[in-house]
Amino acid sequence: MTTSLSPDFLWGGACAAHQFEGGWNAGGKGPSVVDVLTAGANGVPRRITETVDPHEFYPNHEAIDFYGHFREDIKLFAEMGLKCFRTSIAWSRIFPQGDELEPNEEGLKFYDEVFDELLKYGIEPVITLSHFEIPLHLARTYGGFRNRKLVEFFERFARVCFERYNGRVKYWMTFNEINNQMNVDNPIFLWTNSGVTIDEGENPQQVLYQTAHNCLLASAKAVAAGHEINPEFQIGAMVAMVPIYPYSCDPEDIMAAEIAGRDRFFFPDVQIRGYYPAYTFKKFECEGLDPGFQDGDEEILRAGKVDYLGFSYYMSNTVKHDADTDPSKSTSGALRNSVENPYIKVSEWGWGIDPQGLRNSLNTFYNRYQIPLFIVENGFGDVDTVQPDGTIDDPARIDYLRNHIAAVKQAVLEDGVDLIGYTPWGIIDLVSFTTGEMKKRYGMIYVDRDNEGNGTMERRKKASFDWYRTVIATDGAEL
Ligand code: P53
Repeated sequence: MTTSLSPDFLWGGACAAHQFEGGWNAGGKGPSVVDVLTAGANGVPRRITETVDPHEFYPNHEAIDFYGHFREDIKLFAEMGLKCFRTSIAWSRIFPQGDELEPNEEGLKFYDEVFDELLKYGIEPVITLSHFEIPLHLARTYGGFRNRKLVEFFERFARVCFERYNGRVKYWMTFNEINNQMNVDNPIFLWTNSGVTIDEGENPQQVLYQTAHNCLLASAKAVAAGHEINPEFQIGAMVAMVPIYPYSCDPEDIMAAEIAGRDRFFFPDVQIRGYYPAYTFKKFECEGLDPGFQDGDEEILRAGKVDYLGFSYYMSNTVKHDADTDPSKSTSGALRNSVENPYIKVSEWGWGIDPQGLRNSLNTFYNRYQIPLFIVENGFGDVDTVQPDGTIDDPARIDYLRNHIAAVKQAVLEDGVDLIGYTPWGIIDLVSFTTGEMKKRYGMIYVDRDNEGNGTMERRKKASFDWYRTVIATDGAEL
């Protein structure tokens, strides 16, 4: 039996504009929803400030300054042998306020240069349109995606990108981890996904579904526009996949896992099938919710079905029907009835290490949807130490990736899953999303920068750099 993946398999690396670019106000860029996120820490949530407060430290403002280092960084990606590179376009570089009619040429030029540099080395860009980078003005003035006006603004932004980068970018995704916002217990998710905050006295589920409906319309309109501009475009949905296991074979636990899973599947169910699943309509009926359907919305959703499903995978969750957990204290997206899984170890940040869960997820998705899948994030956040001789050994990260790639190979070679590629998260160290730390590192390239913003920004290869280069060079045969 063959032990390698196809030579066309897209091995790559993933980042997101706000977590690595820096240059938060360079080249005419406007502030985004993450530019008002302070630094948190392990177990300490980040705060959202009203505006950019000069007395606060905002780790994303400078991040690792890819904005100023992109040629050097892409050269390193090429040396590693990456076949693709996933990043996002910071919406507020292109439309600084979000509601302008004309885009900011300087912002567009930055991505011209980045994409040309990638293509120079034969690295295929894989682009997310919105990875937590909604212009702050749209959040503060319009209330974010709870307002239907944002559908129009997002479609305009998407069209500008599709037209400008047509011929250079083929793989797109609309919204990053669009299903993360289901977690209304942690306000950071709805804020970063959709620029929405919940006011006192509001029913969070009502706000959530109204927002979700507008995001789904925006995604569908963007997909239809992209296919009209270039029918060859591959435009995907992107969801956070955290498979939910029942704690026991108690049928109550099995059903609790099934119900909790709906929050994960609702968005891709709509984006892939083109219509709402039955369980959501029943939920609206039982809880008196109104997502705000208007005439013509069904057609919009049907006309905007995605071509593939991109997803992130870091960990699994386990639920017990009668457990009572406080999810607002968690930075791992824990659910209300989450419990620890006695069979798996967790990282320092409490994220469960479960490679089998990735094979399991690939099968779940492929069984449910039968469309190509793309693992666009997977990785291990860990503390790295530079040795006195300048080397950085990261055996725990190599181990994590090795075991997860082995599970990926089983899903493809034994289970027959159609998988486009694999892009490990934070291929170069970047700012952690949930905590705002630099200390929680994912990279195979180290960046000299700490939690407080000190450091030279020097780049350095970790041991995982050479390891991953061999994995790619052997099409995954040598792990
Ligand atoms: P950090 C939770 C569960 C799965 C994926 O996270 C998640 C999250 C948090 O929303 O998000 C993705 O940096 C996200 C990236 C993020 C990455 O996880 O907190 O798409 O932006 O950096 C890792 O360790």
